[in-house]
Amino acid sequence: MVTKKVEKAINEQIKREEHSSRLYLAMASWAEHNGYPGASDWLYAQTEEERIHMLKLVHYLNDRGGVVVFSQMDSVEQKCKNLVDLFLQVLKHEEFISASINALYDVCTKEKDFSSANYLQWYINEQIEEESTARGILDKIKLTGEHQGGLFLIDKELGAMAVTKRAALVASQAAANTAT
Ligand code: OFO
Repeated sequence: MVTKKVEKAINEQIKREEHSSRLYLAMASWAEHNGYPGASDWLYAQTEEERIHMLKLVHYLNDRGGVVVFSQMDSVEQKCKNLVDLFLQVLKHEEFISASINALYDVCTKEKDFSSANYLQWYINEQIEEESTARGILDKIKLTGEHQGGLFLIDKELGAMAVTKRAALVASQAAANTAT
């Protein structure tokens, strides 16, 4: 059983993960529209990954006897100037998610819900990877200095990264589709 405070905090995180999925969907669409098929593919894969993050929490809360509440989603409008700006937004968003996971962990420990805190360790580790990947992509894009040939190569690399990401998602999707 989880306390009401933990239940509320996990539901807030479920909403953030669902929002993340929509946010990356909007970014993927922007990249597709603006001629970056590789970046777009990576972002579409990221959309799926965020949905898995949400699903894992949904199953976890149900398993612990909590009640999952799906709140109304804010509308998502994608505005960005270029590829640097796009991945800067990805990094900023991941930093925001890391902070929110840390805050959720804090609620769990204050409520002495060590099982939930332990479960959240997966998300804490995941955020290290999420931030590092976004930072790495951003650094590479910045290095090109908006040089068209460089951007073309980076876009190609992002396409290859999307293939790897999708392969990894198959396993986590199977795990997320079943209760913990
Ligand atoms: Fe991008 O890690 Fe979930 O939100």
